[in-house]
Amino acid sequence: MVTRRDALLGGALIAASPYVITKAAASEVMNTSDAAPVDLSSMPRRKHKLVAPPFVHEHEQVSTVPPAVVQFEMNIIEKEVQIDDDTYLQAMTFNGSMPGPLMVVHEGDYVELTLYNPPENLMQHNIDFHAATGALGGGSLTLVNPGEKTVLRFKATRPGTFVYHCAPGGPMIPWHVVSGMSGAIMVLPRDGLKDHENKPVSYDRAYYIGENDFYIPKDENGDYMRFEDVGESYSDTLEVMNGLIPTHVTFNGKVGALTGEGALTAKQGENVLFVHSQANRDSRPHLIGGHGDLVWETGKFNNPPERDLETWFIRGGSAGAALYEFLQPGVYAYVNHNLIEAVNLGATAHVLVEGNWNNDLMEQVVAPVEYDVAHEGKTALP
Ligand SMILES: [Cu+2]
Repeated sequence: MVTRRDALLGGALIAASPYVITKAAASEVMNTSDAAPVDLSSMPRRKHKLVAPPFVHEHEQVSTVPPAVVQFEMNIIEKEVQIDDDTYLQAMTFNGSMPGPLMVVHEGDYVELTLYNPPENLMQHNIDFHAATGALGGGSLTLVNPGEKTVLRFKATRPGTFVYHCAPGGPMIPWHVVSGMSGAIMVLPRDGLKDHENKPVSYDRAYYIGENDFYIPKDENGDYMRFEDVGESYSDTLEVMNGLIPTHVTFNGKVGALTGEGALTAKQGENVLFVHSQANRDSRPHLIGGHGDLVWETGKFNNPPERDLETWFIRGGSAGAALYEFLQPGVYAYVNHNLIEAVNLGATAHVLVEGNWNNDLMEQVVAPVEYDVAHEGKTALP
């Protein structure tokens, strides 16, 4: 009997199932076996366990150790995920989260990723690191079938925040990305971040906000459709994708993931680094009631940061970083300042800041009160 999985892996039903895995094109799989070996045996090795966003694994900001091979592991997980009260996505994920985890290394380190594609998955996957050099960012050296693993090592030669995403070839590329398969890596300068005057700056906490645009088909009643598995979702999803209008735009993979119980927290006086990625589509982060003190809009730390920004631009396929010292307590909304996307489609996070209100920066001089319409207010008009 041909199981559904056999079929998806290239068995008898390929012709009938447009979404099934097709053999990768030659240009998408690279043979590097003739290359001269590199001896890294004297390099120290370190292993970091990745954590789910918006959190970031422990790391040094200023490196106190020599360059090392920094090892990470990720599992690719295909699963149905609820992305809103009434909406489910057949998701494809790095390590079970959307976005995938933020990796942090220093310039000159080697990133060594072990990538597992568990046998229960249906699809081929790989990983394209925008921080890496050659082989389609590693994509053409990492294509794994269900049940396979691969190990990729690349040298982190450029400091900055960079997207990684799945790119298994052809129309699978955008589909896997808008099904959740993206994340980011932060390559810090060995001596840490520098401000606009090249003076050292540091952060008290870092959050990683991954923005996703989702394209969920509706049925004839106008309800969002649910699917048996990721493969079955392909053709209807493709139709919505090709219209280029997302049905959902989320932070952390779900409407409301970073509000309420999931809200980010900070204390007055803390410097918070927000790393923001969007692997597919432009975004414009804005912190309502706050600013970007120092913003690496393109995320690349060799360029001086911009100062005092109200809104910054994240180009689709990139990750940026913004540093802000919270000066007032209260609730801040961190949004995509396309406000339709923020409010109606989901791209809103909250930051709850503890502290003491500073009336010098802002004071409510008169609380809202009724006024004498006969005598007041006319003076405002020209
Ligand atoms: Cu994939």
